[in-house]
Amino acid sequence: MLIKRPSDILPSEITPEGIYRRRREFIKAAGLLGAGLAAGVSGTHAQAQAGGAKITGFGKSKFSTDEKQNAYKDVTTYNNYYEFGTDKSDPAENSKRFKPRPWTVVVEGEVKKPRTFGIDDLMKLPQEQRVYRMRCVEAWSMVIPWIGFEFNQIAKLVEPTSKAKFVEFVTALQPETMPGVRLPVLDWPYVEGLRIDEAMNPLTLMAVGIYDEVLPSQNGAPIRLVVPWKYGFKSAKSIVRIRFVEKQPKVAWEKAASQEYGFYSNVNPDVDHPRWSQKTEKRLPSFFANHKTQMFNGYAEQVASLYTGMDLKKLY
Ligand SMILES: Nc1nc2c(c(=O)[nH]1)N[C@H]1C(S)=C(S)[C@@H](COP(=O)(O)O)O[C@H]1N2
Ligand SMILES: [Mo]
Repeated sequence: MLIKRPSDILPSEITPEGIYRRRREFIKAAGLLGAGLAAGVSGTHAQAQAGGAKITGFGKSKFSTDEKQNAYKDVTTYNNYYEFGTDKSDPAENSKRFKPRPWTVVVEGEVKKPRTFGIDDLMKLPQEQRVYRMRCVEAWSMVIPWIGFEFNQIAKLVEPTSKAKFVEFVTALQPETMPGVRLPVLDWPYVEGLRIDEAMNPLTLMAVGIYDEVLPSQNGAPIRLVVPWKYGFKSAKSIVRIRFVEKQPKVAWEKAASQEYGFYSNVNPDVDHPRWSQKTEKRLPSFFANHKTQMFNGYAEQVASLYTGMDLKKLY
């Protein structure tokens, strides 16, 4: 996502009313952010939060790509996690006070057995390493070795009813440790959602680690969604609540700018973002577009059948 800084916002820009107002609020709140960040940050430069605890005994997955993996440093210092600020280096710098443990995830809604899981219970589910291509809507990509378990494991434990058509993921809102939420950049807390068949697809992962260690805060500790055939913003970080619901949830970026970001958000080189092309991407750390973007980010074989008969230009 590209959020403009106040100095980049021209009065001549034509924007829908809601976005315009949001930008006005952004400008007003900007002074506040400066002050808040100064108080909250202990380090002086971007540093991976080497939370560091190792995860052992995970299996390898047949779903992994053998493309070259990004370096740990890329994955942990170039992040989108707006609750900690909108610059790529902000999440690593500003998440040091965030407390990812103890943690619980409430699972509720259209299920026969609603349940609250402690993070340690979830860590006991069989974990697997999945090396996935990840494509951000901003046209950059990385290859990341996640550790996690399929979302459908959670569904099996809570038993969705026949009314469960969508799954909503609500993420953490901790104003004391998240300096970015003082700005109305998004309608906090960040909420994402999937159609139930997308959520149940074996590619949909609940990640608890990267490489061989627990997730650093900037990557969505202690547990985040990973949906590799969709733009990165569908992969909600630091999940606290999962709701099985009947109606399609209103999700964060759709609420912020629905003409730019839809509910489905499937990676699709044939549907340009209104402000830029999606045909190519820069595979970090390259500065240049050095990869052709693939339909469903290269995962068409596993997921194309979910969208048979849908007009993906309209349902972007
Ligand atoms: N809660 C929350 N989750 C989020 C975001 C965010 O701002 N807040 N950003 C999204 C975007 S745009 C991307 S590209 C990915 C980035 O994940 P990574 O930093 O672990 O690669 O997280 C997604 N999940
Ligand atoms: Mo993204």
